[in-house]
Formats: sequence, structure tokens, C-alpha cells
Amino acid sequence: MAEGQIRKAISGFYYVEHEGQLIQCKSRGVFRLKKINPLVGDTVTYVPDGENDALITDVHPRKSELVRPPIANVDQALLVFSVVEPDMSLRLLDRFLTVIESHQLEPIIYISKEDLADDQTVEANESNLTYYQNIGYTVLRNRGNDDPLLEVLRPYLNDKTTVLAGQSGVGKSTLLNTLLPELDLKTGVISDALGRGKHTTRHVELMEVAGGLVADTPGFSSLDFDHIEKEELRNYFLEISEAGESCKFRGCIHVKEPGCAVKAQVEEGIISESRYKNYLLFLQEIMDRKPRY
Ligand SMILES: Nc1nc2c(ncn2[C@@H]2O[C@H](COP(=O)(O)OP(=O)(O)O)[C@@H](O)[C@H]2O)c(=O)[nH]1
Ligand SMILES: [Mg+2]
Ligand SMILES: [Zn+2]
Repeated sequence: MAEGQIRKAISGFYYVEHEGQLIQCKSRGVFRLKKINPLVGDTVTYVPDGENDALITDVHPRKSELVRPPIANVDQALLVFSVVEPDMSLRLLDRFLTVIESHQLEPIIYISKEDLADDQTVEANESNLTYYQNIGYTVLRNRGNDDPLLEVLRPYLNDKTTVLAGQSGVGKSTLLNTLLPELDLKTGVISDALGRGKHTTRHVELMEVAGGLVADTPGFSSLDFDHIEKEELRNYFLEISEAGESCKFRGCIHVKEPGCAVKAQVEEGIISESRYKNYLLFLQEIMDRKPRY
């Protein structure tokens, strides 16, 4: 018996890293009955078999688990946003941050393609991002593909398991290729007949990058709030959560309750209007959700 970490999964096979080698494994048939689904990122026990594939016999407890993409034991999400092509959307940023916070992952916001934007756009974007920095988020900016910023990013990846997230075309594969040139991932967006961006990245794989592990996946393929309750959402907006401690009512969800400290801070311009609007919008989305049986 030996222990290792699943680094990739392709058509029923798991590739388990053990002392620098990838061991091809199958999982025990009984896992299917017990509904145990080994995930990339899992630490597993396996039994080597001289001739055939090794057999995974045990999946160790996870510290985190994502469903889409299916991956375990992730620490943080590197959230890639481009200033242009596609344009930066604060609503999408807040949506990503909410989902990431709800999974207790640490977000790092990474801004690409500043070199393609005009000064005015870059400036407007910068002032928006300063707000996110002030409420406690790490924001890294990249002005071009060979920016020394990559050196700034490396320490954040060290010793961490990072999942990349962001819309198609923002520069996730480009970023990974720059960090790890031998990777040679396909970049660029190929459109299919329906005009949707087609992901060039197909399976989930953890790669050793800058002293840590990074997953190049299509990112969060779903950004819905199905797993979030309406009383929970306020916890995922850091500044709303902090201001909310001064609300008159303990259960205040900061909509129209009297003595709401969050609304007061929005009126004073301390909490950004766009963040609060997005909070209300997401709250509505959660409240409109059809009950599940
Ligand atoms: N000018 C410029 N182009 C970039 C930058 N980052 C990515 N690109 C280009 O944007 C396109 C999409 O990038 P890609 O890495 O495939 O995006 P992904 O879909 O997020 O993996 C490619 O043509 C890249 O060369 C950047 O910072 N500046
Ligand atoms: Mg890509
Ligand atoms: Zn309140």
C-alpha cells in the first residue's frame, strides 16, 4: 500500500502522484456503490499491482470540495479578469467572489490585457479595483504578456493549490504558459457553430507551478447560488458583513430594516453602490429560487 495525490483523471483512470511519479490507477468497484467519487486533488491510498493498474482503496478526508469543476483540497482561486476583450464586469466579479467565498477559498484577483485598453479605461478600472483592495482583496495587474508581475504572482502560488477561474478569453491559459513555458497549452478561443466560446481545456489536471499546484480547468462552469441561503449571502460580501455587525436587528439582511448600518454606509458612500446593488440582485435571485424537493 502507498499514498499519493490524484493529479488527473481521464476516462476512468486516475493518475496518482507518488514520489515524483504518476501511477495509473483504477478505483475500487465498491466505491460506486458507496457513492465515493475520487476527485483530482484527493489524497488516496492505493495498492500497486505489478502487472495491471494500481487500485485506489481509500480516499482520505477532504479539506474542501468543488463540484464544477470537480476538484478537492483547493486553497484558493486565481480570478482572472481582462480590462477589455471581454470587458471587465464588476457584476461578474462580485458573482465570482460570492461563489468563492461560499466555498471558503481565498480569492486573488488578477487583471489582464491592460495593454489593450486606453488610458481612460485603465484608470476607471484602477479606481474600481482600489475599492476591492481596500476591503481586503489581493489585486494583481498585468499590463502585457511579459510583465514582471508574474514574479509578483509566483509567491502567491507557492505551497498552495490554486484553481484558475474566469470567463473564456481572459487569458488563463496564457498566464499558465508564461509561468510554465514547457506546458504549451492551447490559447485563443475557438467558436463553435452556436457562437459560444469553446473551451480548449478539457479535463481537470493539477500541475506543478511555482512551488504549488494549479488546475487549468474551464473555471467555474456554473456560478449559480443554489447552495447559498438568503441569510448567508451577507457573509460573502466582506464589507457588508463587517458593517452589518452594527445593524439594529441581529437577523438584518440589509434590505429595508430600520437601523440598518449597511444602508447607512451605502448612503454615506463608504460601501460602494455597485457592490450593494449586486448584493440585492443576488439576494433576489436566491429568493426567487424554486423550492427543491
Ligand atoms: N494583449 C494581451 N493579450 C492577451 C493577454 N492575456 C491573454 N491575451 C490573449 O488573449 C487571448 C485569449 O487568451 P487565453 O489564454 O486563451 O484565454 P483563456 O480562455 O482564459 O484561457 C489569446 O489570444 C491571448 O494571446 C494580455 O495580458 N495582453
Ligand atoms: Mg484556456
Ligand atoms: Zn442591516
